[in-house]
Amino acid sequence: TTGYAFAEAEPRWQRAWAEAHLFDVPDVPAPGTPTYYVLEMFPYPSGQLHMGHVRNYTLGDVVARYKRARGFSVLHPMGWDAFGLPAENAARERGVHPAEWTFANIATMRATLQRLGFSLNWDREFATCEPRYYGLQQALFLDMLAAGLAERREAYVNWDPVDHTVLANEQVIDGRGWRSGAPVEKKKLSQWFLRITDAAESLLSGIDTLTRWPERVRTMQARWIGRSEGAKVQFALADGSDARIEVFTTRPDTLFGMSFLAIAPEHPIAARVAASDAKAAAFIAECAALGTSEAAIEQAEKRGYDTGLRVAHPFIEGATYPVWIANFVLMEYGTGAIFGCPCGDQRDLDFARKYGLDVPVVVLPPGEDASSFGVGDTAYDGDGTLIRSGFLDGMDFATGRRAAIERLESIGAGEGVVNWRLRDWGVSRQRYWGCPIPIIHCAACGPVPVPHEQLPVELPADVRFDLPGNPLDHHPSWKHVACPACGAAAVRETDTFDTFVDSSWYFARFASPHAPTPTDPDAARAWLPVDQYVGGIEHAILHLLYARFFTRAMHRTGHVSVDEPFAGLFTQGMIHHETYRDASGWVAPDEIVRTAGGATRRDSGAPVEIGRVEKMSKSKRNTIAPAPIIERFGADTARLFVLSDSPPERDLEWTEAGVTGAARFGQRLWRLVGRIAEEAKAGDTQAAEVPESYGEAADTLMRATHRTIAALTEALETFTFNVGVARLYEFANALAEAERAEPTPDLVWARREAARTLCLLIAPMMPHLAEEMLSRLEPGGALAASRAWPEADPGWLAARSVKLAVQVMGKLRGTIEVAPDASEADVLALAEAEPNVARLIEGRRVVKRIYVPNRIVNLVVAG
Ligand code: ANZ
Ligand code: ZN
Repeated sequence: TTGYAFAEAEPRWQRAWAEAHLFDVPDVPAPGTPTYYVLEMFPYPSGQLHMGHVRNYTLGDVVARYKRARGFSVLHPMGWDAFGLPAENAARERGVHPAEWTFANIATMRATLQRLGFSLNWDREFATCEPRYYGLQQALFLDMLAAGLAERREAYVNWDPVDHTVLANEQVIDGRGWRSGAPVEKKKLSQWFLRITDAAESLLSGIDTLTRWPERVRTMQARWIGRSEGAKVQFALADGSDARIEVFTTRPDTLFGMSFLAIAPEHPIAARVAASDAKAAAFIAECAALGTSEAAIEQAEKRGYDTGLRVAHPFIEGATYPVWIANFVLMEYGTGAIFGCPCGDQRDLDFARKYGLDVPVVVLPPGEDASSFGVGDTAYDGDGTLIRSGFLDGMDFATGRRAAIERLESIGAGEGVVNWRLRDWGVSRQRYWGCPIPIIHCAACGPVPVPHEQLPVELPADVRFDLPGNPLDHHPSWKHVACPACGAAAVRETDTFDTFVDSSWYFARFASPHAPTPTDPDAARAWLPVDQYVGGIEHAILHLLYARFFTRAMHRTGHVSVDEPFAGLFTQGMIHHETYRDASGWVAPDEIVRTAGGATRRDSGAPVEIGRVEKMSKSKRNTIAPAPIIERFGADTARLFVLSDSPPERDLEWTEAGVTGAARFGQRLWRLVGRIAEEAKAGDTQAAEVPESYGEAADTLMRATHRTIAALTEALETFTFNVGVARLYEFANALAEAERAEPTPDLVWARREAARTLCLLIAPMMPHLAEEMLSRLEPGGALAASRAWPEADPGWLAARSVKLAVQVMGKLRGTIEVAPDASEADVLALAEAEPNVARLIEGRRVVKRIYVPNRIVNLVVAG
């Protein structure tokens, strides 16, 4: 046999699905329609689909196809997160326009997605770089601005003085711009902010409602929002002026352990000192070179500069402490100033040890003795008993904190506050390939929103990438416009939005992608929230948080009617592969040949070292491109493999053996079902009727069929798709087993029933093969993709037993129930123990025992 010709069959079935419009749904479904919205994180069109995408979209497609079979109207759209820096880099490096680069990549990746046979609503496709999408995003922004959810203010950014651009924290490497290599400066710029901090409380409490999200993601979100309870404390400068420095602390209970006060390099007092102290100014400049990222600051060595100023303690009469400028104090957190308590905080301790500052010990860990306990190089940040702390002596952390706050409030030196780690979201980027911020700056009127009827503000196509800075800025005419308010000459905002804005509402747009407004509220009401979102854990924080914020903002401005965008979230694991290297560096999988003991280069035969199994990445050259795999093995094989070897949330190792195994399984199913189809054709009439009773082989197969339905239903409901695949392998074995028995009409019927069921059960995973097999079984029948999910009959799931007649000397004396595979000895023992039988044979010798399996036991007794 030639086997299953997937290359011909797969596109044929894709056409059949498209022609039947199986995956189309209306924006506003008829009332009462059960709806289900499945969404995978939409791809960035980087060039080629990678295996991570294949896994992501296959997981989502299994859910979508399964839910459709369960009777839901399923929204399963696809689009492109199409703005971003790589397109601009391509323009600079290769002279290709970002739009051209992006749309060419989209075409390539769309072709691969379509080749994989996903059940997508392609008529809803859009790219975020299309004016019809980003123009509506501009409208959303203006609504948010009117609602007080957006504002313009100054903020520190990482500034690359050579490229004349703002850098994201990730683009600052060791204090230098990632492209220019120039030392980065901290620079204050006017920026647009979305006021996500206004929603901090709601974003935090909303996490409790996200019961179908991974616990890990919920924790990460909560940490990122970072609610901390503490106090603001004012320290009076001991220079006779009435100036004060305010600090934020979560540990006001440790105020007696103070050793110094430290301020951020950008703190106004630091600037005041630097005005007359050149050394202070130099230190501040050094700190600025570190960049603004928390991680960079966290890792850097703790350094400081003693300003010579001193502050008074709020509780200790007459005591004063030095004021330092310290590189580990962030201007953007709390108040930009701290009181240093070395015994309770490791950074403070490192700092105190380095500069020879006092280390007063005020917290006694449980079980320690006050006279002997000391602090070496490790601070103690746990709970304990306060000592050497005046009125706080003897108290624990919570009591001490309450008492300290009460005292601070009564003497007017501070108050209890809640502080959030979450910062407002700065959305301004000095880039071309993004959504223009729809604002016009007028000398007389200030920033003026672009009137709605002038939206979209479209990107000009004719821009130059050979000059440093933002191409929008040096475009000769684009930015020069009349002020919409007063008509005077004005300039457009040339900043564009952070691309995270684009992905913060695309899921809502998919519900009504052709509406003239950002959403059609009825469509949004029908489809939102997304029932099942599937994507990578790398988006656990920012993307998901921004989308949650945007949904709240869109609710407030009347665009949607929910607060949470994603009711269910599934985060899939990564795909790994062996790595290979030789003297020249990393070697790609398709450049090697595996040998018995190792691997060699395909071209030269030279040995190659097999390295660790690691996450597929360009840098290690251990990626496998999906397109050639689909070409060689078919879409269904690729789909089955990414589903089969690991639980979806775990990492999956891509192996050649695994893929060929999946391919063999597909061929095996095709042959199995093919034989059944032939047999059914030959014996049409005898297999058409439901049998009145089933012989053993048929009974066994019927039970396997219904057990498999139950198991697959459970696996698909619980995202344990790999378990589902394992059950399908078992089911295939059961079908093969049934071929060995005598083909009685009941068995022929049961085999056909099993084969038909198999087609429906594998349809979410291997949809093309399912269609191909089902069409052989039932020529001219309905598409598998349009059929209902099979139901497991409880009757076939119950533990099986067989009734046996028990005769004594040929006369029926009782019946017993036994398992069909019970051993003869067990059956005979049960028969002799049957009460009526036992009474009759008592005291007599059983000379002969006749057992006809599934039928009868006859006992012959002597005397
Ligand atoms: C005194 C103290 C004593 C502190 C002690 C800790 C332990 P979270 O929980 O993250 O809110 N802090 C405050 N503002 C800061 C800033 N701008 N830059 C760097 N550090 C800052 O942490 C709050 C704690 O971090 C505050 O409590 C403060 O140090 C420090 F035994 O104050 B603590
Ligand atoms: Zn004006």
